[in-house]
Amino acid sequence: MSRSCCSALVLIVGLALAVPAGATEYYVSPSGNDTGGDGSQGRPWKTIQKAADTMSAGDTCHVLNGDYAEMVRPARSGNAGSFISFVAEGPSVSVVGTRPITAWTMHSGSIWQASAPWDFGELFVDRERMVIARWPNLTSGNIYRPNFNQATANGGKTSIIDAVNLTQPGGSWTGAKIFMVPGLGWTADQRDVTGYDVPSHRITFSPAISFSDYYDADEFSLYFMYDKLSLLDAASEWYLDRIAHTVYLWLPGGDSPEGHLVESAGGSGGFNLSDRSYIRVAGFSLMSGDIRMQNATHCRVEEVQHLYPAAELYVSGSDNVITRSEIAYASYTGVRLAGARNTLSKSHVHHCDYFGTYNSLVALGDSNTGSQNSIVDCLLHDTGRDGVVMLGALNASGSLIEHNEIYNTGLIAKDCGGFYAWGTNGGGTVIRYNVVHDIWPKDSPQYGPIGVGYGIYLDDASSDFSVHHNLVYRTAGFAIELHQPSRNVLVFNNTAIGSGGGWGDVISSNPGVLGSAVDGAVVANNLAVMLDDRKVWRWCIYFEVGVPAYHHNGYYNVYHGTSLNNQGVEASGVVGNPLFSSTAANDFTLLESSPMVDKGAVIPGITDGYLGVAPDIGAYERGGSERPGPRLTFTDDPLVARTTPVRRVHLTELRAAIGALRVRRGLSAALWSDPTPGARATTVKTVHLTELRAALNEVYAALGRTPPTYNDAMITAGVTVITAVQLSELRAAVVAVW
Ligand SMILES: [Ca+2]
Ligand SMILES: [Ca+2]
Repeated sequence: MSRSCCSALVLIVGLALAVPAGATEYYVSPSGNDTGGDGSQGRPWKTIQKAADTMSAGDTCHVLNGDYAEMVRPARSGNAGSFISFVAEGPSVSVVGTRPITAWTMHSGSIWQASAPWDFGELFVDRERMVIARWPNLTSGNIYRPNFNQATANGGKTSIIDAVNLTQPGGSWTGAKIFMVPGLGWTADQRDVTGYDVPSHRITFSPAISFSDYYDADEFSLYFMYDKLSLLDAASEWYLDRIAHTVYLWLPGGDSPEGHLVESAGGSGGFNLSDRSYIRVAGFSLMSGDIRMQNATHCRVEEVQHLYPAAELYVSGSDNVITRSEIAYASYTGVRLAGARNTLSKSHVHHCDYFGTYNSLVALGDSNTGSQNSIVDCLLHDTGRDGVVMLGALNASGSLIEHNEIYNTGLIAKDCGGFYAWGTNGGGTVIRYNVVHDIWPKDSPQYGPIGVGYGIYLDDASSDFSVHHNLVYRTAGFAIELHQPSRNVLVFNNTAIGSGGGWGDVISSNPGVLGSAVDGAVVANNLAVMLDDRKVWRWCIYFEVGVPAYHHNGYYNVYHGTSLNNQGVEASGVVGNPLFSSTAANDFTLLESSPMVDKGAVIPGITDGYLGVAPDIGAYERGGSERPGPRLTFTDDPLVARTTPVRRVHLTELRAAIGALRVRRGLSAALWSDPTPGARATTVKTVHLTELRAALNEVYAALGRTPPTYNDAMITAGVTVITAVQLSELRAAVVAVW
């Protein structure tokens, strides 16, 4: 493709659509009219709901550029082969669940106030989240990595004591709330302040810490105070007086609200597909609001960018698909797949659970429902506690978690996992070909930089899981942990790396609070490697009390050459340097001369299709094509100059892939201009391309490779025309190092 053939492209959101015969096409535009229009292209309706009330199976509603503050509720279902489709057509089609706040007056200093006669928990300026007034202030700039004070003495279950910081006059904390990560920090809690005793530097709260008897709000506890007007003392902070229904705000940069869009959560916007079948929602931006899919069947959500969701995307019913979508900046869980045979695929779920509780990026199941659900080819990262969870005694038979990349979990709480289950009957759930890395909770005041974070964490009494061909590295604790008792847990062909300076063994099975029985567990063909000098314990594989069957595992321990397996290395095991392609860049594929090649056991259903005379030990079969991690695919591939319109998804999926590559290779997280493109009418700009290139070039440098060359070596704002070739060559450069 030559430069001259490439057209200038504009960012639009739209999807090519095959239209069944006899189907009706409807159009909706903010300039339309529900009573005067007829839903035709020439006389569009104004609301999506008008179309939703009218449409029947096979019909399509094309939604044109603009904001729609509606909870769209289809009146009818489609049927097999005849979906009812809602398709965004335009550069910025947003369904908003926010409520604008206007009529601001000066309060004092840089603080403005306005009336808002409804309750809400989020405030946005120009569709970016503001910070609820707090102390200490959020200097990290990342609400998912808040600033904390640390207690100085044990305050039991109903108080925090801090002789260093709690020195304010009496009455200072009346009406405030406290957010704390108490004791061992397994979860965070939010409480109402009930008292403040100046002499003892003690804040009391209610209700008492209820999580368990394992910890108090001791001297290792972290906390911040929030939700009080006197704490509003910095740009981007806000406070809602819920009695007077007055909201206070210090805008970024000390700006006046004039010229800015100020909105709160608490409106009603999104799509309600509950109890509906064969509905398709494609290409929309959602700002706050929610997508409801309870008891839905055969519905599809495609290329939806849902930012700041007001509720978790809860899917029950069966056979629903969410694909090529982005769900981000949630306060709780991002997506929950309950019901049966529901799928989340090729999606990017990130920044969830700033409350640091038992939420996650993606949850499988809900109490006793949930079976045969799948999470496939997703990028899942940055959350307060766990990445993917299955909690409770689920009937979760046959769920599948494959080819995902999970990283940066435990930003607030610890004792978490990239994958986490507790007391869960997996019913044959398979966890395979995932890459799990950087499971590194916030430093622990008690233990230092070894907060409890495990890669794949089957906590107490988890049973009937198959865990194979996963790559796990840079975990603060165990890479793979099988807490006992455990039953029928099969761990095959994983590459588990102790790296980054954490603690604990690489693969471990040890007693939990419910006992130590190990029944039917097998650990085989795994490559357990310790590349750092672990602070506590130091075994490649460690089996305490209950010992699974084990064979054909590979061992290498750089610092503690004899700490291989506390039960003794099996006769079929291999000890030695596995000869990775690049440990520095976290590339754990095997070189040709690796002693792990062809040294594994044949395990039907697990090692099928192996190459050479036998399966290799670990997750990478030399010469094989199936590798851990998402199988990278791009929307509209190949891009055709002058034909394919540039869409938001082209930009966001490149960002997601390059962002993941950077974290994989140990580089800092990428920061992008216009982090939420499409939330407002963002067009692709030259800066978007130059920063993608810069971020990717550093990945090449980390791998010791020559950076890619680009057609327009210099992109100049206002001069260079954005073309298909620029996006195509970025894609190729990403694929080359994926
Ligand atoms: Ca403050
Ligand atoms: Ca082989």
